[in-house]
Amino acid sequence: MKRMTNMKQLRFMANIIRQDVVRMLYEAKSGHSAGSIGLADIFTALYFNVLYHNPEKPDWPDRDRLILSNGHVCPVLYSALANAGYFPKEELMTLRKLNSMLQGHPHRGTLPGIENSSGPLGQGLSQAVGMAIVAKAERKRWRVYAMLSDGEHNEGQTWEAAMLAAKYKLGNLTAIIDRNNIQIDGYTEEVLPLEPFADKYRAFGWNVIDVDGHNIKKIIDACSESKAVYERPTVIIAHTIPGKGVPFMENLFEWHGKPPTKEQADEATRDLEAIKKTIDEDEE
Ligand SMILES: Cc1ncc(C[n+]2csc(CCOP(=O)(O)OP(=O)(O)O)c2C)c(N)n1
Ligand SMILES: [Mg+2]
Repeated sequence: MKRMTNMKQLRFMANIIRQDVVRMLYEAKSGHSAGSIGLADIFTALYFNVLYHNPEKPDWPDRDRLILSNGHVCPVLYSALANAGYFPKEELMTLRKLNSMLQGHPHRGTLPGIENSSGPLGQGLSQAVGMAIVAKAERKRWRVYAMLSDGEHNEGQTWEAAMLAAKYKLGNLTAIIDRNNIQIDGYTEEVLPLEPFADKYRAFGWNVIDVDGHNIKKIIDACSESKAVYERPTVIIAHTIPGKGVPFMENLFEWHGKPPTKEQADEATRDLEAIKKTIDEDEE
């Protein structure tokens, strides 16, 4: 797919994705708002710039693989895939409906562009490590990107996979963590503290990059940097604001698993439209 390199165009896309997510969750009357909306900039960077992929050939063998581990944020993935051309955008409004391709958690095989099924947290890094081991053994050029959440680092399996990735020197693996500081029922540092998070990954043998998860240029740069590290896996700790762009949702763990009401969806759309208007005026 042709890369989008214009930052304003990329920011417009992230805004469209946020608006899609708001409407999808309102239509479904259920789903996870905060994480999905907070990840719009990262998914825009990935699907419109970073990944080598072809929406017309979802099974192209040489494509990069994006493993989504925190499956509950799939509305942002679905919107990114639809906007990239994997399937018609009308499908987005069938989220969580019976017989829809867009299940509440991603199901590999029912929707083009989905590399793994997820929902049970803590498994995605293991899946990504397995794929990266195969790619390395077979000397393939494609890379594996693993999207993880901070909350799922409460699962020991994530750390087992982190150890294995270092053992096999998986330079073809880039993990991106949504460091949004919330999980289902509280703030991560209150439920089960993760800090010093970066030091832990360093101690596990990883290359660590901290990045502002809302700065699309910096996310793209961090992904490029990770490609230049051959002997270690890279983790990008992306600092995000859950619900970013919708002020009444921002930074509140209560929005982890709640959809907006009609009034709230309308307000969120107005907020996002206001941001969209400022993109053109901004200096790059
Ligand atoms: C193994 C497992 N345990 C519990 C859950 C229930 N659960 C769903 S989302 C979630 C919170 C995880 O935190 P995070 O992914 O950081 O949430 P977010 O930042 O998206 O709000 C939990 C505990 C699950 N899906 N899988
Ligand atoms: Mg979180």
